[in-house]
Amino acid sequence: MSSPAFPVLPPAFRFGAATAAYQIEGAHDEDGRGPSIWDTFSHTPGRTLDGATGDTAADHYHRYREDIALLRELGVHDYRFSISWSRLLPEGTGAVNAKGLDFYDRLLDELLTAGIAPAVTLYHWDLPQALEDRGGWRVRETAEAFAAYAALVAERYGDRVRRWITLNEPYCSAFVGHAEGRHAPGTREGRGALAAAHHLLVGHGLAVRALRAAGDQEVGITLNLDRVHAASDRSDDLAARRRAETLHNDVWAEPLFAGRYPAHEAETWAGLADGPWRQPGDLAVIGVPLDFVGLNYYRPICVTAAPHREPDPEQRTAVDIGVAETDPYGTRHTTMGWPVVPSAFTELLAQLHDRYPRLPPIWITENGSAEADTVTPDGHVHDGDRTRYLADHLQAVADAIAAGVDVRGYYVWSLLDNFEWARGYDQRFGLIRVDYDTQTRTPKDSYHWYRNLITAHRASHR
Ligand code: IFM
Repeated sequence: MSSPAFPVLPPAFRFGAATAAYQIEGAHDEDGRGPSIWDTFSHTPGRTLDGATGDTAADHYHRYREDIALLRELGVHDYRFSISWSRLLPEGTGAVNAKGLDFYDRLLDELLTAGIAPAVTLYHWDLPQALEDRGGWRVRETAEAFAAYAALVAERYGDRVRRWITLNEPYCSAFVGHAEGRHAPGTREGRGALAAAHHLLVGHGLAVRALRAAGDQEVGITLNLDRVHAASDRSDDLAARRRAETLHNDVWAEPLFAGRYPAHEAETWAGLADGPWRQPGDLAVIGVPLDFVGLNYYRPICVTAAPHREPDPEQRTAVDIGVAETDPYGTRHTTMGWPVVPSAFTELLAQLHDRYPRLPPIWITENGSAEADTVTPDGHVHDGDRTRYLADHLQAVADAIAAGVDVRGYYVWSLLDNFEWARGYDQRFGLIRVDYDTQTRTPKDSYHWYRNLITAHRASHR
């Protein structure tokens, strides 16, 4: 198969790759790290595919030098990774673990020596278990603890990190974690999920202040906003789309970029949304202007109206909004079962641009595909479908930029194959294959394509 052509992006556009602590680090109980909700969840029988855990993952804690050498060879401008909160603060607050701080010192120094700029996420779903035991994101104290953690990190690493991401995909933390129960902490709550969503946003706003107090930092948040289509123009399907947009998008984007709570929240949650967790002044904390917004995009969703599984609003989980997903796209699917629809990416970017005049510049902080990779007898991974996915989605970004959307950079998810949460090690998103028996790294064809793209981009704008 011939290689896809390189999309043309603006001269200052930056390319990167992304990972997250629990998905790659391993060393779960080493050098004083405390447990997180993902240690507890993955060690609970039946929660993850084949009982997979992040105990070892891609062993990045011990192999970070090798991984950064691969990043340098790839030629990226930026590397997005996350810090494990419980590696620094094993109890979530209080005593600091010096060996944990040292690890990220070593990682940052190695990156800077390689000429790669770090983009650091503070929270990629791994809440210290000690904080979960005290109420987790359902309580405001966790938002305050998050701000204290942000202050610690900014103080220690602020001399080497310019770009900070407070939260990764709070939608998943709040609703996949506390309503669907497919992610840690694995509960099925209604009010708890909505309280968690709110406290995540308050924690974000408090953390922005803490990070900025430490110096001249660029601070943003990463959201997985969705392009939502309606299955038909029928009024019930259009209302279903409004509820789905409320759940997936408006909960986050309205307070962050428009200073208000979602317009359709009452009809989405039958009055549950406006709970006692909201306090006067919270919207001002949440809506602090940001330097950028990170966007993670994989696929669109299409919805149709459906009966509530549980008619009593008090008993419903926060994701039971009377909506079912359909799949009218007629395209191929990745091994995650997600339809591949690059045009929806352009639509989403344009929609955000049109809807929010105060939207800061956008960074694509994740995009990529899980594929059924195989290793050929001579040791290669010919992942043409992934390369095509990346090329088509980068072209979708280029199309949005041409239409006037301010997108500054693009990070592939993911640098390495890794622990795909409840899906364990079955799903491979990496540009680099990881053999989990030997921890051998093998760059796939998509890695070489991405490296050539970056090389061509740098050369044409020298
Ligand atoms: O692996 C995840 C990542 O942690 C968050 N965004 C989506 C990815 C693929 O599911």
